[in-house]
Amino acid sequence: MARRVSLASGAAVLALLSGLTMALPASGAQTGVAVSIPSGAGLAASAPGYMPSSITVVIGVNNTVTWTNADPVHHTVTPSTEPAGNPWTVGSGDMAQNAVYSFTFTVPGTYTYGCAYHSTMAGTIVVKAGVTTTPEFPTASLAVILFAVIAAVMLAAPRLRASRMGSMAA
Ligand SMILES: [Cu+2]
Repeated sequence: MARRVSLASGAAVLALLSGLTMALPASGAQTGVAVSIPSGAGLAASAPGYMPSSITVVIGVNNTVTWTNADPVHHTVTPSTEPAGNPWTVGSGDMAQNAVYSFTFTVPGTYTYGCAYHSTMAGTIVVKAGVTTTPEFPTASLAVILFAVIAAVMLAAPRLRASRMGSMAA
């Protein structure tokens, strides 16, 4: 009887913990930032040509940037300066009207880019390391919590049962 009680409690704890892990934020659930290349973006008068021209993104939160060319004129999104290791090697290439280009930034630092066709077009992206969203909940600590909870339940269950029987007898 005591064994069955502790097994049932253990199963409940397991279900609870698996629910907890499922509730943790999935690394795939990211939102992004949209940058438009508006009509007339390549004209010197409309510099810098990217809207907004300066953005800040946070890894794991909104680190996918999507550029859309809303201009009938072709443009590019071409990286110029980047953090060490050049994590953003290839830009968009030629973008005709309505072309869409996305890149997910995973290395913190400051990036600048421009258009291969129009020297007045310039943009800046500051990529910050995520603070609140750790990509993975450490599995080791989860195992320790699970073990501790099961141990506590197994220790407590016979005592609880004994006290319940005691109160029934009284
Ligand atoms: Cu351009």
